[in-house]
Amino acid sequence: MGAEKVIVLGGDGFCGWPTALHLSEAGYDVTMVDDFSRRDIDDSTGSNSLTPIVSMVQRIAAWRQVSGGKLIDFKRINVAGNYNGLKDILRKIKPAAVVHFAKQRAAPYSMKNADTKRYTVTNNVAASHNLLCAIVETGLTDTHIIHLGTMGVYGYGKGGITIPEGYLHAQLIDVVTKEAVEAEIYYPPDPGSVYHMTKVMDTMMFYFYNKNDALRITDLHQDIVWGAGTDNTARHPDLINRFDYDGDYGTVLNRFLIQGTLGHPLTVYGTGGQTRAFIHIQNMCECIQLALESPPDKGSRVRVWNQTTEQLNLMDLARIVRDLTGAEIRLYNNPRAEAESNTLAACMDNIHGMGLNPIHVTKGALGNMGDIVRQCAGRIKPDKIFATSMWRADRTVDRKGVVYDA
Ligand code: USQ
Repeated sequence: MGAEKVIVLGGDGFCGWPTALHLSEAGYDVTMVDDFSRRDIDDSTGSNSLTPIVSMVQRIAAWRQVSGGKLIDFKRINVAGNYNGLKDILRKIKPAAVVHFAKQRAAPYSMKNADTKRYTVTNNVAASHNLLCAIVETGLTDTHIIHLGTMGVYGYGKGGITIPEGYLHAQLIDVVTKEAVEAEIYYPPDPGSVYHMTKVMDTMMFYFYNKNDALRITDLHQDIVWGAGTDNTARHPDLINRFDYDGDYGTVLNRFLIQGTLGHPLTVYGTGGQTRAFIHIQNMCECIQLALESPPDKGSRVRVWNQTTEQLNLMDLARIVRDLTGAEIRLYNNPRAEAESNTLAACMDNIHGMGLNPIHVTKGALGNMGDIVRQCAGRIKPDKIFATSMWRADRTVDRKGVVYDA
């Protein structure tokens, strides 16, 4: 039997590309699917990746060159809009697993205006539902669907309890016997953006298709990914991963590091009181492989993992980057509708019970990213650094901030 076949939906993206390389290096027969919408969004917003990304043809050729001839196949289709194209690919490849990244994944972009809100919902929900429907219609119901979900479905309102892996243990009172019964219920969702809302909608679709058609689904509740690349993306200049710094797509730790390295003030929103979960992009790829190599049993409920290695306070992160780079910290009007502060403790037993070796946020790890930032600094468009997508009409764009030196 040849190498196990895996399809990576969204294979051109920030997470999809390094994952495709990681699984190919691990010996899987990988086919990537993408519609290049992420590149199109850069064109339409006038932003760009800090790092220069080459064409998919050049990326695949570079991988073949450095990997001893490993071939990654690529199909250009829009999963949300081309159902028959998706079905044909599934029928042809009959994959053991589909890793699903094919989403508009930025909360700020999803809140920019009515068009981006509607695009995010239409694209993200239709992509997930097309995949579920196509798996059933093609009869490939043993295929393991590994979905990149988000810890953001739980919300970051206040904190107070350890967030479980998808299911909350509850005691319910039986209406007839009036006795307490133990149960596990879905953790009550509390999405903080239209993007996060679409991930909650995914949860319900996964629940139904698992119940109705016994689909095998792992929903990885991943958090903020940081890092400029992985072992594999470093093997050739053309394999370099995209690295977002702009106010819509740049994630907070990558943004702080890029800002600090360039001498731009660190853009802390509100009070910096938010606490978030983080994972390095190399660990992210390793977790996908862990999930792939331990598929859920047929008939078992949707498996949920919290895919995080640590939870950190944003002001603490800003201080680490300030100490590393000498940058100034500034507090900016918060473009988001979020609590002043929150605590966060996430159960992460699954991935840590499987031997993952966490890459923690340290000055050393952050420092290693500095070289790439300095090499590509000339590509930065300074005005794109600021947050311009507001959660509400009462929020205002702030390009100045107030110095914070505590
Ligand atoms: N923030 C700042 N300054 C910045 C950027 C962000 O203070 O310059 C704050 C935001 O207010 C927010 C926090 O940092 O409180 C995180 O923002 P983010 O843009 O880094 O992350 P988020 O919007 O949550 O989304 C990212 C990914 C998304 C993924 C999610 C995981 O874009 O695809 O699902 O992280 S999670 O955070 O668990 O929802």
